[in-house]
Amino acid sequence: MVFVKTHDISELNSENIGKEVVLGGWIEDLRKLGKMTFITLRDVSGISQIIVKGELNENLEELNRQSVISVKGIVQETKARDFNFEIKAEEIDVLAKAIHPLPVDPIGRVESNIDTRLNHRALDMRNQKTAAIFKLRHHVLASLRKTLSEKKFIEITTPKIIGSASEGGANLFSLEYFGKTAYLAQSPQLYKEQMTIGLERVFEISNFYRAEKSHTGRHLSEFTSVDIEAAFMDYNDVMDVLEYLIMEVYNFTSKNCKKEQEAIGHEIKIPSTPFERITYTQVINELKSSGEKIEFGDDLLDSHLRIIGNNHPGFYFLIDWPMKLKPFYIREKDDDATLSRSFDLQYGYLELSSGGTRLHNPNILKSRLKEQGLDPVQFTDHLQTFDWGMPPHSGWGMGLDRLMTTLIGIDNVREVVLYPRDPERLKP
Ligand code: AMO
Repeated sequence: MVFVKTHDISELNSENIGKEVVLGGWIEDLRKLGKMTFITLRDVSGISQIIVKGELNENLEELNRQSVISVKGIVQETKARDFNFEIKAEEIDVLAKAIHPLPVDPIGRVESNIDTRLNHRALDMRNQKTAAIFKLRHHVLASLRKTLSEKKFIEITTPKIIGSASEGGANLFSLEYFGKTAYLAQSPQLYKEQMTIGLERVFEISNFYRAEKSHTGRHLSEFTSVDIEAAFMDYNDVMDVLEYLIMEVYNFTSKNCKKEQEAIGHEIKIPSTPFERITYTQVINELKSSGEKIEFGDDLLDSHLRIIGNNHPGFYFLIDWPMKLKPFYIREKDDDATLSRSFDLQYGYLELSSGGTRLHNPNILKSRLKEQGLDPVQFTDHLQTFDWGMPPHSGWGMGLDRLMTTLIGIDNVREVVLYPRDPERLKP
């Protein structure tokens, strides 16, 4: 017999007392006391106590924790401290048995290291802390989509299999594509810019791929990027959008995800606004006064960002980078052509996002490609769209996985990604 679930556990209330319900879930705990068995049943929404008496106990022999059952029974009041109600079982259906011992303990009584948990991720999802992280991620995505839609951004999905590099650079995965070489997209950069021609404001939330041999808590070979591109906006405007979006995520999750914060053991704190906007030139001066040997035009190393991050904890924009440090599509400033209309959004030392105002003049774009050692022929499809009336536009890309780490106060993106991919990890 297979019963149809009548309630999620969290839906039970005092009105159900004395009534018959059918619950389904997995056994978190199972204790035999004489002729009675106490089961702690968990489903995605919560836990309940099931009391099993008499013959029904035979059903439970050789049943291990984490096995899946459905229970038909009567809701009654309970003396147990941890529960509001309990269910007196009338029928129990064993739907799937779990082996013993399991490779990780989902209750967390026995701690497992992150690699062991990732090797058994589906089972790790029965750990309430892990499940809470992914429930929170769901709410973050929902908040981002809601806010961007309200701001009249249209969601697009660009191809992930592409014929030439979108950003330039060497960190591309290549693959054989019907006798040709194709690549996995590093970002939606060129497509999202092109879409401003007809849709003006677009966004995409998708996975992108970087063949970076980095072994840090913030780099993955496959990461989720939140990208926007907006016609008739300047880099200051898209920084405002980014700040607003992040504040909405923090406000929404802080207010509506109390259970998740409790399970994770971290209280979401609302950042103060406005986020500071610090110029690259200011940062160089700060580093020089900390005794660092650095000159205008040098890229900021991790060690530099650690110093700046200490000086500016929390969110801040790092703006007006030298042109030579920025990709070919970034536009220069009018009053100083060595500086760009660009920014990174930082959280302490951690880079969360980068973006800027784009070049929209095709001739300048072509010469910039050449200056950066890229071949304009490789960008023919992209460049032709600039002859069709390309509006001025700006945008940014933000690492969702990194944003999640700031929200829950951890420093390893692998905790917030279902099945992370890095140079060592390709399975499961
Ligand atoms: P950028 O290369 O700076 O910019 O990437 C944007 C953001 O994406 C995240 N990110 C990563 N997260 C995890 N693992 C990685 N390997 C990884 N690489 C990048 C970071 C980073 O800040 N096209 C531009 C954006 C734009 O101008 O619109 C771009 O891709 O959080």
